Amino acid sequence: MKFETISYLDENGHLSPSFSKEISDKELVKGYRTMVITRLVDDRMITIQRQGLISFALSSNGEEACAVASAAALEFQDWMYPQYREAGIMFWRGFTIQDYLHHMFSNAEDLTLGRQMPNHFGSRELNIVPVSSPIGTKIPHAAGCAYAMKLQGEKSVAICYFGDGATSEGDFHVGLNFAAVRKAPVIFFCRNNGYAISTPCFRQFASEGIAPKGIGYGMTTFRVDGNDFFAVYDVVKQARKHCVDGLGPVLIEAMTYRLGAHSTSDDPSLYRPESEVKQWEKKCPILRLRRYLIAQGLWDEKQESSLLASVSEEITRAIAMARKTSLPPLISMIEHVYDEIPVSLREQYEEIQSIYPNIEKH
Ligand SMILES: Cc1ncc(C[n+]2csc(CCOP(=O)(O)OP(=O)(O)O)c2C)c(N)n1
Repeated sequence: MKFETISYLDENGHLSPSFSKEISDKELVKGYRTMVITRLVDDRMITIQRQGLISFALSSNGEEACAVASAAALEFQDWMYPQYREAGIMFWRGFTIQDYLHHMFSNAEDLTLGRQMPNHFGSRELNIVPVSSPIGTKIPHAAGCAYAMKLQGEKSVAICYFGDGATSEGDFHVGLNFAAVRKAPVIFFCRNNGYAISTPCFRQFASEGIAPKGIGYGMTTFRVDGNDFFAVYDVVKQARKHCVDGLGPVLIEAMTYRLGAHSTSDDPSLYRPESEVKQWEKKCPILRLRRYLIAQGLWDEKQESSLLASVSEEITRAIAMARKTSLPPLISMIEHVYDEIPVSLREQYEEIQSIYPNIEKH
C-alpha cells in the first residue's frame, strides 16, 4: 500500500498554487513566532540541563510544525493529549515562557507540583492533558475522551500526539480500534520522526510506515509532510471537520525528523549518521515558513532579530525567577490523589518530617 505525502511548501518557502485553503496572515505569523519560541526555549533547556539547573530535557527541534500548525487548526475547546515533543501546543494556547520554566524547574509554581519529570507539561485551563511517561497510554484515553464527547453531543474533538515508537505499543491498536468502531471524534497524530530513541522504524514494523495501519482499522488516514506548516494545518482542519461531522476518527502520519538527541540522556551519534541530520536540516519547518513570510512581506530581518532578542531575554528572566521560586511543599507529595489523605500516607509523611526536620527549608 503506497501513500502520497501531502505537501504544499517547498524547502525554499514557495507555496504550491494547489494550496487554496484559508489561513490568515495573522495566524501564520503567530504560528511562526510560536515555533521560534519553542525552538529557543528547547535549546536553552538543554543548556541549563548541562549546567545542572534542571534534571532532564527533551526538545522538539525540527518537529515544531507538527505541534504548532495542528494546534492552530483546532478550536480551543478541543482536548489535547501530547506525548512530550509538543511544547508548541502549550505556547500556542497561551502558556507563558515563565509558566513553562516553573514546570521545567519542578518548583512550587509548576502546575504538576514537581510530581512529573520536566517536559511533562499540561494545563487544565488550556484543555491540555499532562504528558505521561509510559509511551502510548494516552491513545486509549483520547479515544475514550472523544467517545464521551460524542455521547454528550459536544461538537469538539480530541487530538492525541505520539511518535512512531508508540505504534509498537498495544495501546495504539486498542485505542485505534475502539475509536474506529465507536466513530469517536479523535485525531491520532503520529509524528514519524524515524526513530524511537535508537530504534529505527524498520526495526519496529514491517508495514510501509504508519498510515496503512489506519486503513487496516477502517479509518480515514492522511500522510503529510510534518515540516510543512501549511500541509499540517490543512490536514488537521480536514480531520477536525471529519470528526465533528460524525464520520469517525482520523489517523495522520506526519513525516518529520528529530534533529536533536532523543533527550539529554541520549547520544544520537551512536546510531545515526550526521549526513542524515544534515539532509533534514534543510527541511527545517521554521526556515521554510520564514522564507515564505519574508517573500510575502509579512516578516523581515529586523522583526527576526528583535524576536530572537526579546524571547532570549524573556527566557533568561524566567530562569532567574524559576530558580528563586521555592520547591513544592513536602505535603504535596501525598495530596490531590485521595479525597482524604489515607492514614498510611500521613504516617509516612510524619516519618519523613521526623527524620529530616529541616526538609521544607531545602
Ligand atoms: C511503555 C514505555 N516503554 C518504553 C519507554 C522508554 N521510552 C521513552 S521515550 C521512548 C521512545 C519513543 O519513541 P517515539 O514514540 O517514536 O517518540 P519520539 O521520542 O521519537 O518522539 C521510549 C522507548 C517508555 N517511556 N514507555
